[in-house]
Amino acid sequence: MTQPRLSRTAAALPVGIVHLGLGAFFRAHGAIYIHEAVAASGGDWGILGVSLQSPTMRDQLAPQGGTYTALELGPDGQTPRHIQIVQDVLVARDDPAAVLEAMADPVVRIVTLTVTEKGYCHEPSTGRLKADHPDIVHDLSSPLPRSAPGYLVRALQLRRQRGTAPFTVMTCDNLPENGRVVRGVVLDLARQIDPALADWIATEGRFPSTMVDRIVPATKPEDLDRVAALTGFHDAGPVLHEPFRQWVIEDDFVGGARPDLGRVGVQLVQDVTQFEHMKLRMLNGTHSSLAYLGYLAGHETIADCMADPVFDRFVNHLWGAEIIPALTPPQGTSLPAYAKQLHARYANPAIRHRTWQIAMDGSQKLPQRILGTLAANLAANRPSGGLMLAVAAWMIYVRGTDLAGQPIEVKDPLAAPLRTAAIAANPVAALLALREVFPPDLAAGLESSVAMAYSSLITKGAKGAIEALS
Ligand code: CS2
Repeated sequence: MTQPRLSRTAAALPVGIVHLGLGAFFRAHGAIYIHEAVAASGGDWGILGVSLQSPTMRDQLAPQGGTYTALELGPDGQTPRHIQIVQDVLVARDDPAAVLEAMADPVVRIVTLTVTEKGYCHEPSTGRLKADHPDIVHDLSSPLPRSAPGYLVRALQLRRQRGTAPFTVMTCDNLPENGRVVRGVVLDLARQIDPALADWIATEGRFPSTMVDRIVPATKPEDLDRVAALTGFHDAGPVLHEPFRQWVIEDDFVGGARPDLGRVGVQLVQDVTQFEHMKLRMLNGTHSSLAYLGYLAGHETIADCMADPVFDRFVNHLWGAEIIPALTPPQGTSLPAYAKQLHARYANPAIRHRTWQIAMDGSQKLPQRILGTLAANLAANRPSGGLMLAVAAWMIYVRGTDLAGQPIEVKDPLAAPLRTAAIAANPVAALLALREVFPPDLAAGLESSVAMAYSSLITKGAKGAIEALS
């Protein structure tokens, strides 16, 4: 049976937000909160989605008038919902001027972003703009940009020229102090284009940091059939997500203009730092650890890892002995209770979140997820054998062959230099020498322990090395 194509039933809503990097995560998280805030309190907060490169999202959503299905997958059942907050999708590569015009429109008061860690064109170890990044080099001399920082700066430049207030820039990527990172790259780039523009952005612009959380595995082709069977509609771009969600935002918007997010459970705070550290180190840090070690142990998903008692013990050990001792809890939060909740989320068998998906872009993820904890533990003389093993597993992973010699498809913006270092005579030293990832002091402190972890993995395998920890 062929179902009719999903289409828009709600009236169009005027656009108030442009989102750069429209993908599954934002559609399953921020967009749903905004949809609910508008339903509860009103406001012209329709979303115009932008894909920087690929036309896929536009091709999936435009024929559906921006509507898509969000399928919630709980341990005991699934609930589909149609979300109609996205009004249209533009592809920046096809028409950069149209994207800039949309961002410069005074009706737009917020630009949100999910462009992944690498999309900020910054150096993960320092947070500064990479001036030699090819897209940044291009964006310095061309008014039609390629990079996310380029779009932000050029659109803000147009607004300034036209006497329009800046939009609030709200990043929803998993970076520590993500608002400060995006502010830093925007100001670095703007200063090289026009120092007066940089000054205007620094005074008038707002860049709230945010902590975003919801597990959203990539949608697979067979999920389309499942959604069609459940809803009776063919949807070319559904998203799948777990029931849990959390969004903590610094309440710092240009002119105070934002949807009524507090009404729908978003936590609006003054400083998000401790929430970010908690989430990046406890969730993303263990996610990445399970991704590399789990992949090497032959586990396809996080739920498969959790069904293996060795990995179950391991992740509890990481939280209790290595990560929590290095954290300051956000006020009113119990870190052991947070860990318990994460454990249940990871074990949700309905979420097939692939270790390979999480292993992607490790060079951009390791610093904020794992290396910060390692640095704190080294300074406090606390042992961190489990996280050392995770770093060593990443070092094996990025050479592109697993422990049995089978090829691995490594996706990482630094894949080529990582591979060269990973197959050097002393791979641990060669990888620790990569300054994009490891600051020099930390590299020196890690060398002997990571080398031991690396040889343990080679001789005992991933599970054997984990078991040998205790
Ligand atoms: C994951 C995250 O793919 C990854 O790297 O660790 O996408 C994770 O699922 C989200 O941050 C959860 O909020």
